[in-house]
Amino acid sequence: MAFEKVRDAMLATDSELVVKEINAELAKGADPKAIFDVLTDAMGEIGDLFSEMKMFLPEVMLATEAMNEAFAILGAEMQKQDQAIENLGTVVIGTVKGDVHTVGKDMVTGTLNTAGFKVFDIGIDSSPQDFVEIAEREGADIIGLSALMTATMPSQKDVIEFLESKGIREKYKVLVGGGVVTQEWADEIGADGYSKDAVGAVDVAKRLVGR
Ligand code: B12
Repeated sequence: MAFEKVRDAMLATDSELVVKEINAELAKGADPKAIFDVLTDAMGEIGDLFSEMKMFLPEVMLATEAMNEAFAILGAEMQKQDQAIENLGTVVIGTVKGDVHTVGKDMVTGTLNTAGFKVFDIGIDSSPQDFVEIAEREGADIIGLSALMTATMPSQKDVIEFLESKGIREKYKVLVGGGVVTQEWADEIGADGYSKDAVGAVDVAKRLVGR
């Protein structure tokens, strides 16, 4: 398996080792995006282990930290390789009302940033008012909504309805995602885009701004 040592270090939630193994792979000329994919899968595995109670919260938190450190290195490397980084547009992203899951949203923030979007991360448990206030203030092109639970998926719909009630729905492209979210749900609530992961989110966001 490619980058097995990176994966193992991530599953061991050892951020120092993760950083060391990533640097070793990059020194050999590895593609940072491919390493990122392996880390994303490892994070998914960690999520499953947590759900099965084979891993506990402190370890999940360590894994989150390791992921952030890894992303700082990989993001810088990806930026170095993508020569002319231009501003592709502005994104306001957050985890919706009632939901405190950060990891996936942080990863999407990272990939969009690296690709050349200006990203405003408004954090977790964000209300429709929070999203719209910042989007209006920053002149956003895209509003990104992360929801990890069945119970908080309707909060994505609330943001769209809030935009409609203010008569500004057409000003923004709404991009949705998060563990439980599907393309069908995105269609049902009238979102403009959906991606199942952080790397795919870049392609969808580019399409939404006509790039
Ligand atoms: C870590 C975790 C927590 C941590 C969160 C810590 C943190 N800082 O984020 C803590 C312990 C706090 C937590 C709490 C809870 N959790 Co929790 N949690 C998880 C867990 C294990 C991992 C989530 C994660 O980080 N995944 C890894 C990332 C990389 O994946 P991701 O978030 O899906 O993101 C990817 C894509 O979805 C996408 N994406 C994400 N956001 C966006 C946004 C856009 C715009 C786009 C385009 C794409 C995109 O890109 C990402 C990268 O590829 C999942 C189980 C799992 N297997 O996922 C449960 C899970 C999400 N939690 C769950 C539940 C129920 C809860 C609690 C209610 C638990 C409880 N009983 O107390 C609380 C709720 C708190 C709240 N109000 O939000 C359930 C939800 C079930 C459901 N279907 O509704 C899950 C699925 C566990 C389970 N199987 O039961 N949780």
